Amino acid sequence: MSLTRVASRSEAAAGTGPSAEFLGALRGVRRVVLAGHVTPDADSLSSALGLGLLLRERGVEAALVLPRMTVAKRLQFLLELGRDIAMVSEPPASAESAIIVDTATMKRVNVDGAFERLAKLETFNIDHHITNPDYARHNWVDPHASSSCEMIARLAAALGWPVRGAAASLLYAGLHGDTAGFSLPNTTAEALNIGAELVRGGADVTHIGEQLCRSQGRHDFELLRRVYDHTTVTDDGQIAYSYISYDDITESGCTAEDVDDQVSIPRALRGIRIAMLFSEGEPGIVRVNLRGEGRTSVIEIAEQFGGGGHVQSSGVRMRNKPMAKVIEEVLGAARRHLASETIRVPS
Ligand SMILES: [Mn+2]
Repeated sequence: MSLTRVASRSEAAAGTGPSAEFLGALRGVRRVVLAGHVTPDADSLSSALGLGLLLRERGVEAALVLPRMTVAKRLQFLLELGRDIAMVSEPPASAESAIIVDTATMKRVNVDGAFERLAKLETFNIDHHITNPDYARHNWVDPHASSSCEMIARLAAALGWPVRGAAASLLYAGLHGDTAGFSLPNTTAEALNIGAELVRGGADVTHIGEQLCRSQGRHDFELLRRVYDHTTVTDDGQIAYSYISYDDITESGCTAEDVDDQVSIPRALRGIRIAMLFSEGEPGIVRVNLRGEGRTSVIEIAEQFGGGGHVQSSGVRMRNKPMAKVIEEVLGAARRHLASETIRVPS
């Protein structure tokens, strides 16, 4: 996607709510399959399960598709919060509609066979990734939303649906996840207002804080140790990156799904502008997580390699290239990007 398109999307969609057409179509759903993105994060799981619980209260049949039930160990508490929603490894044959949340592209839809598998159903796309090309029949994409969970909370308000109990906790967890505990620039007044509404609705702040911030398992801890060990900072101090090989991941007792937000380790270094994590969760596939600090954007770097995401939080997967080669190429692109200094996040 060109930067012009990204810019125009960002202006056109500024703070937009769901259209009347979108709300009308959503009111009509009866049997729904929900899907998020591959390697699901807190926002993806919580927006799907939170919306599922809200639909269920209205008598809608809702199931979440989760191939092979693979979820990071640290996020399994979200499945417990959403346990009233059936979790299935394949879309149920009875489903008439598919609601895809938090997923920037068709190929990232977390269903075996990706979006194509759901294309015959009435499809909905609810997302906040700026690169989302409106791939569904009904689309609501708001790149100004902090998280897809914020969008689900706004959707519920627009439909007059109260959000309470487990649904409130789930949506709060997604907000917490995508804003890194309400600390990133996407922590808008709107996001905080919605957070407050969710707490009033019964979101369990302590439980979610504990689960997301203070519940590291031994395996995750071992993996983080390796991320620290492998962290390198460029001589100019502007780029920090780390890597975890397939062996690092398996020897730690982790799996690909457990590679989640470990890029926050190199990112935490003072003064850096770009943080990157290279991980080989499956042999031969290197995933790159990119983060921009201050006003540095990183999406242009991801796009050069066919990836995408958000302006300051993007990613890409590269196949059939050794880790060292991927690091060399992406690091080179990151250096050139910083040297060009032409593209910055508007203040
Ligand atoms: Mn998200």
